[in-house]
Amino acid sequence: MDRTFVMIKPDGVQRGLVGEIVSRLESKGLKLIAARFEILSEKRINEQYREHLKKPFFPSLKKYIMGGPCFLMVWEGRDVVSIVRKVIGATNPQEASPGTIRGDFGNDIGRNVIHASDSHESAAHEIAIHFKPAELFPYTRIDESVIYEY
Ligand code: IDP
Ligand code: MG
Repeated sequence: MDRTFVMIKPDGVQRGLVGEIVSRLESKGLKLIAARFEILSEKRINEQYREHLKKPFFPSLKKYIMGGPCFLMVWEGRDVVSIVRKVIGATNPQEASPGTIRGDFGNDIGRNVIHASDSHESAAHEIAIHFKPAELFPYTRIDESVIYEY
């Protein structure tokens, strides 16, 4: 089983999309093993978005993410990193396909509702930034034997 970090951004929380988003990922067959509300500190935002520190949009991205509580999660499943990236859709909601979270709920690249790790390396890094090992709760889904062929 692989793991990925997923975060509903403040616009998603304020628009009441937490339940819908968790439901879509659960229905896909993925397993939620950690979740917490939090207003992220500047330090943790800098760590999570370290590849964007020098980008022109970074100051407004930081203000957006610090603007309210985020809903932080860890999800588990086979190939969960690439599966969740497909479920959330393209970074710019105007280019995200209908049926994806950003395609269905987003309009503006600066208010795109959700974050998810883009590789195994970034997933490991981002989970470690936001969660202690003791805050992760792996378990067996009762429907695992019908979700996966092997
Ligand atoms: P991702 O969230 O799909 O991985 P990244 O390119 O890693 O996309 O960008 C991180 C976040 O920075 C985006 O989700 C979005 O909130 C914000 N962002 C990226 N590019 C722009 C931009 O051109 N203008 C404003 N915000 C942007
Ligand atoms: Mg990214």
